[in-house]
Amino acid sequence: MRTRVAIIGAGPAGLMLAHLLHAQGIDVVVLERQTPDHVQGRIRAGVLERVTVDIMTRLGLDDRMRAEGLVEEGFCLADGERLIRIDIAELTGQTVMVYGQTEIQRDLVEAAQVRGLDVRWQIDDIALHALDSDTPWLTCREGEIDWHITADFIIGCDGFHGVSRRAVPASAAQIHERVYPFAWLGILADVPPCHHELIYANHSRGFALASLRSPTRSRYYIDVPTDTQLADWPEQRLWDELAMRLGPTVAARITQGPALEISLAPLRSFVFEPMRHGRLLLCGDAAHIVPPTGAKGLNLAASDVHYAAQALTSWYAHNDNDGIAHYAGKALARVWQAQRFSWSLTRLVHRFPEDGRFERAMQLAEFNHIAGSRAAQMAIAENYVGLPV
Ligand code: RFL
Ligand code: PHB
Repeated sequence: MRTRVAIIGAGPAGLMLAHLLHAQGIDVVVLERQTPDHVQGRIRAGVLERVTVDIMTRLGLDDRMRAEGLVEEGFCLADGERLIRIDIAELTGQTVMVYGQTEIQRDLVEAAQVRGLDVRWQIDDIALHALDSDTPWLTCREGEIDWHITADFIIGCDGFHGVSRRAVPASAAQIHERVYPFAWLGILADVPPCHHELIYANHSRGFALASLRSPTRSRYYIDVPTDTQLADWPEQRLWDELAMRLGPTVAARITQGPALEISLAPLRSFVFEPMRHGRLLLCGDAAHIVPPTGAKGLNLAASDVHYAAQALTSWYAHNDNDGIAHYAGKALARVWQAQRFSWSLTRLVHRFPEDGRFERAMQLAEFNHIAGSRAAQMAIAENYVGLPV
């Protein structure tokens, strides 16, 4: 088989890129290991920056997002009983959109069928070859069929556990990594949210986040040690812990209900450099992971895809190699800014096991600074809505 662009992974990065290229008449094949239902079922991101909203709009896939998504004009930081509201709309003139990754995924998959994109599911044993040549190729298995696919470019959108990053020789790569001493335990339930805006809380018992998906669906998280098992947390224990960490005023507005999903996600900061090796470009979680505190993971995948689509479009339209040559530099500059923000917000709202009185005093001083300084609020707000692409 021959294609122009072979994309590995049909998560949000792979499908957004496939749609953007298809819209420019560039033929693509998307190869995904899982079934559509499996990818669709993963409860992940909830907060979209403008870059993600803009891509869905450019693709003409924004109808449901505009109808069902919630436009958020602010969010709260809580330190014990004190709530500090960051008015992102007033500070930056921008908003963020609450619209679940499951909904984005559904919109992208349904449109791929309607628009005739070549997306293949349940593809096994992908291996990448000749990335340094002008005709990279890959091998894989679709049921009983062994494929040999030659392409102009291979794009690794296969997430943190994918194969494409591993095809870059170790001698050409650098890894920057920090693993945090906790995981987020999340619960999704069909109950009205306790607040119309997100609340990130630092409590002496640990971190809590009150988030939402719609006026009738809530998403809450607490942090737990990394060796925690789901069995340690029956639903009622989680609801009780949330109430304690969010404090009595917020807790009084929490509606409890049966869990649609409960899951654990370990926290990690990770950057793989470079994001291009020859004719392989990496996008999204395949190249970087941020702790979820800043709500940046999906949005970084979207900005990578934006740069990659620009680069590939100008390569095919004008035979221009500049975009490809500068892809990694452009994408990484934005990745490092998001890493910095996600790391600093994680530091502010979590109690690290190694922290002593001094570190706690620094957190308090930081909350006091944010509460009293428009400049400090502005710095948080401009990062939360997303830096320009
Ligand atoms: P994905 O979504 O992991 O998709 C990768 C796809 O590649 C497939 N794959 C393979 N296919 C073929 N062959 C192989 N060998 C393959 N190996 C893997 C996988 O099956 C999968 O379908 O990566 P992508 O597209 O880069 O998207 C990244 C986002 O999913 C991720 O960054 C966000 O979910 C992170 N995230 C959040 N991001 C935000 O922007 N805002 C948020 O509010 C937010 N909250 C979160 C989050 C992630 C969380 N977890 C569970 C990690 C909250 C949580 C709890
Ligand atoms: C979510 O609703 O899942 C969510 C919201 C904000 C975050 C992380 C996750 O920072």
